[in-house]
Amino acid sequence: MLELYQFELSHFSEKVRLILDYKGLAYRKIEVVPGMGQLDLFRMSGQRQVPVLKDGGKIISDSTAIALYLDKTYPDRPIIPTNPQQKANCLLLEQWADSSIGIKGRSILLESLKNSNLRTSILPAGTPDILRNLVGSIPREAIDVLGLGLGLTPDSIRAAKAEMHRSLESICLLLAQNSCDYLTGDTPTLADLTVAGLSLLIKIPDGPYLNIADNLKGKGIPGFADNPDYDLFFTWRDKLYADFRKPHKPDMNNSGTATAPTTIAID
Ligand SMILES: N[C@@H](CCC(=O)N[C@@H](CS)C(=O)NCC(=O)O)C(=O)O
Repeated sequence: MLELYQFELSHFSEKVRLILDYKGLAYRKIEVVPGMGQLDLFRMSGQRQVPVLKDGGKIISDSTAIALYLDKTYPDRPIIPTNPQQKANCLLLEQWADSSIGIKGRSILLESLKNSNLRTSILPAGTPDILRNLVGSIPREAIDVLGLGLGLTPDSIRAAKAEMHRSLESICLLLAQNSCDYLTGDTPTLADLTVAGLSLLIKIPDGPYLNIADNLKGKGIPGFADNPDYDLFFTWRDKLYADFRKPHKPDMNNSGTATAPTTIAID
């Protein structure tokens, strides 16, 4: 079976999970523990980021490379259009969404992480308690310093937010004037699955899709998740999820009972 090395709350992992579900491919999720687990991932794939796909003896890292590999190897329910104009639009939109919604979304999220409950709750299941407690106790000021260390100044976060507003507005305009249901045509393509999957952290889908605490579902970044200007986008995305995303199947422990996600309180 296909194996996906991932973080449950990683938006690039979500892009791949949505593609796998759309194509109807069964897969097993392997949650990578931040830090130590990434060393194993490095040994396996030569780099430390998720998602990484293992298909038998093949190891593929990077969500775009995984998408192209899956479409070539498992051609049923294609996600790359054959019509040249639709194909060009699809590939351009995917590339844009990766660097805009994907990368800028991460900068904006970092600012939201000043909320310590949110910070610990988005850590993957299996994160050692000592690391979880450490992350929870980081003062807000330290997040600012961490952000600066990552090159995120208040100006760059402001610019990332402005870009995210323009991106969501543009997607809403595209959806509003489209005569078809999806961004490049009548069926979902890599463009749709990327835009929808990468918006995970802007607003977490309110459904049974992820192994996370229930009180995180439907939550997101204030100013985006609760902005009525983007209702069209989130309604479109939620329909795509309802139509194609498969519910999370709980892992079983040794006695055959499902393991539950930890519950947390959000301020
Ligand atoms: N270009 C990569 C980006 C992947 C990425 O940014 N992954 C993040 C999680 S969403 C990650 O692994 N971060 C941990 C790190 O960089 O150490 C892709 O498309 O897969």
